[in-house]
Amino acid sequence: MPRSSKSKSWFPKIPAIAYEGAGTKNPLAFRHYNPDEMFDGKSLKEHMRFSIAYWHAFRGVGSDPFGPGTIVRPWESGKDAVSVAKTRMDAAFEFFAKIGAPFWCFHDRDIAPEGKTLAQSNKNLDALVAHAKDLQKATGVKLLWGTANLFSNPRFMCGAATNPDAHVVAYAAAQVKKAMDVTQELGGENYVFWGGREGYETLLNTNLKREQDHLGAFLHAALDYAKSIGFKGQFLIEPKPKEPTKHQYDFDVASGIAFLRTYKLEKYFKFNIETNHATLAGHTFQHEIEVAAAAGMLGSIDANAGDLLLGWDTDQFCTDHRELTLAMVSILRAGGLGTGGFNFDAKLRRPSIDLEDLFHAHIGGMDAYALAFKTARRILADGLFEKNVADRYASFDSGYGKDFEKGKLGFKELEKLVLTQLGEPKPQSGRQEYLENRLADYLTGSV
Ligand code: XUL
Ligand code: CO
Repeated sequence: MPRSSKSKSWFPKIPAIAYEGAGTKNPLAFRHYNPDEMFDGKSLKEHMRFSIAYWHAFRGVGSDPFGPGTIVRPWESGKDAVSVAKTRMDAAFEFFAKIGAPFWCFHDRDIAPEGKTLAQSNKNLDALVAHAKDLQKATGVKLLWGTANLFSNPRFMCGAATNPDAHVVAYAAAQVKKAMDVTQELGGENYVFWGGREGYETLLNTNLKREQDHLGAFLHAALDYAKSIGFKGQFLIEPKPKEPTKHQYDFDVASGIAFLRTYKLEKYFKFNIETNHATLAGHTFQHEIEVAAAAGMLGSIDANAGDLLLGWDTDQFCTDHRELTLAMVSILRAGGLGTGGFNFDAKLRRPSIDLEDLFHAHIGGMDAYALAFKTARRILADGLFEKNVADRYASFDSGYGKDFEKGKLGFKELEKLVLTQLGEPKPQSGRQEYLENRLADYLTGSV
């Protein structure tokens, strides 16, 4: 156990969360997530690679634009900001161990207080990274990814890598350099770039082309630095269409791919797809996963959910079996997430102020993903949908359809075919309602 938790538990009334199966009445138990259950020679724990987001779980206080925080934690006291941060981290690792999450994720400023100067901030960070290293060792919890907070401090109000002031860009570079150092120090398996305030509010004061060029140059410099320190983790872009800026440059996966290809970065990046970012972009979660998978760029998942009626990033825990099953079908079909995982970038609702709420939230999220994983495996094993899709495109498997796919037939040849042989195509049903009913069979467990 972590050093300080030998003497003190921050969650004395809450036991380590165990799998008790679907029939249990115990709210502090897993119904579907049995970490030791084996699938294809790998435990469910290894398949899911669940991760806790430090910023929500341990820095979130329930504040919103209309009022301050509501959530008060017992560990938030101490003689100075660094010692409070250490105690908070003890509580965090006790939570990771009790919920059974094998990974965590953080922004530099989540774990250590920002100082008056960059040198002071780096010093604070070093102190907390040393502490995290001890706690990782004691609990076996690993770092899924690290990142830099380039959006909270007022210096970043007009962006970081895309700031109109070169001084701010330099500061952002220095901060990312350090964040990459500490991610490597803690064995981070990925490094994430979410666009923060990389975007704009009005073109009256913005040179869009120049800002995008700067973002390209910044990411190249990050790659060069990673190479120079021997960082082997995967680089991930996390798209989001809006919020905080009106127009974020990494709008969605498709625009992210176009950006990466434009700046010759596509070989070095994959995507960290967040459910609520997908829906804010007007896409389904599954759509974003499929677009990334089609490009061989599916990296990791920020697991959460938005609200159908609200147009902002509500970052709720997702318990929607249908949405997650469809997402898991696409993820499993793509061969999984590799070094990625499912990171709960999700926060408690403002009135959810009890310590137990933090457990209920993550138990629900983990169970929902585990159930979706199992349902998706049944769907893929049966192959009903796969077969339907294959049949739908069967005309491209041979003959002129195959020749067209191979680029062997041009417009003239295709015209000749229609005029001389094919005539009018015979309409074929898309069978959507039939397929939705079959999906319902899987979701309700009736097949
Ligand atoms: C913001 C968001 C971030 C990233 C990491 O919407 O999702 O927390 O995941 O910077
Ligand atoms: Co996120």
